Amino acid sequence: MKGIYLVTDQMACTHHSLETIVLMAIQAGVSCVQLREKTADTRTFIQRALALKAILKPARVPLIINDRVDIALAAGADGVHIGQSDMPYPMARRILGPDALIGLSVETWADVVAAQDLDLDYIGVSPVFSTPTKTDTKDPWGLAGLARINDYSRHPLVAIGGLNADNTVPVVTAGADALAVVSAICSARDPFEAAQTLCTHFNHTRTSQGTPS
Ligand code: TZP
Ligand code: MG
Repeated sequence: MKGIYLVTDQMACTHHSLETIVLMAIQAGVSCVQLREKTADTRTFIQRALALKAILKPARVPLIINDRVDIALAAGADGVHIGQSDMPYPMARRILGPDALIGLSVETWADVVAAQDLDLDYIGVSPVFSTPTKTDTKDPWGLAGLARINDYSRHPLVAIGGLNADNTVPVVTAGADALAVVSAICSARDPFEAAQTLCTHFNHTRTSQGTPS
């Protein structure tokens, strides 16, 4: 997992529909899209997953479902992102199979250590900075926490929380392989331009570090 990773939030879609934002974001070069629905009922969640899959599949951009292994399976998504209170990783892997992309949020150092034994596709470092988009979080990791996880963990790191074009460089420099954003793209007046700027900053920082982007 690397590059800019769009996480959706209907509440944050200020100027455009979810589908329009996703389309603009992939045209601008985002690497992955996570459908995150905290209030939708199951039927609506599945409909949105299928609508995003129709946009993402032709573009070969993976669709990840937040929290719900059943919806990932039902909609034929590419994978699931689970948190510490969701279905345990071994069960999610058993249900979705070896090819599914599975990411896990880490909120404490104990989570990071436990994740080391799991065959995850990435860990979500959550949150790097505090953010109004999600307030029920543990203490932010900060850049120092992210760098410490980068030194220790064998997994690719997806940073999330308060990320935008102004802090791309330090977050990538601290070790993030991908930057997950909600409001920086979903709430932008021009989601294409916002996503393109993030992708450009990400790629420049990786190139100047000598890390292939
Ligand atoms: N998990 C940790 S922080 C967060 C999630 C879903 C929200 C990130 O939103 P934003 O707007 O990119 O800060
Ligand atoms: Mg979750």
